[in-house]
Amino acid sequence: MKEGKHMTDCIFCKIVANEIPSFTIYEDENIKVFLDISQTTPGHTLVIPKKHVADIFEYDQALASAVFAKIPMIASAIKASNPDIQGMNIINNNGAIAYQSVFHSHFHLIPRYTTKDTFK
Ligand code: DGP
Repeated sequence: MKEGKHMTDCIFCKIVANEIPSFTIYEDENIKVFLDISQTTPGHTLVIPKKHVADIFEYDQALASAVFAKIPMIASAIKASNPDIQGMNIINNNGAIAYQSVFHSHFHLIPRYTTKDTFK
């Protein structure tokens, strides 16, 4: 299913609708930002559009602007939350072939620390 405001079979649409819980750190009319259930490093965060788009290939320019423009602010806020964060990986997987497992577009913000923060 690729159409519809609320995708009943999409876990991230259910998070947007607060039908299942999430540790949300920011949201506005266009995006929701919450901790990944699988913390690659502490603070591993997902940025998603509230509108269901499966992947990067489904964005229009307005949605791209609303989502992408916020990522530097969110990344900076996460970095500012802990002086041990020295950098960050920002990862966006598109398609099963590219290791996407949840087919509601999302950006991983993965803080990198001075100390050992092994990638899983
Ligand atoms: P990807 O492989 O790029 O599609 O990443 C999907 C991520 O979504 C993965 O790191 C785990 C996360 N995830 C899956 N289900 C849930 C959930 O119910 N809650 C939260 N917070 N994260 C989830």
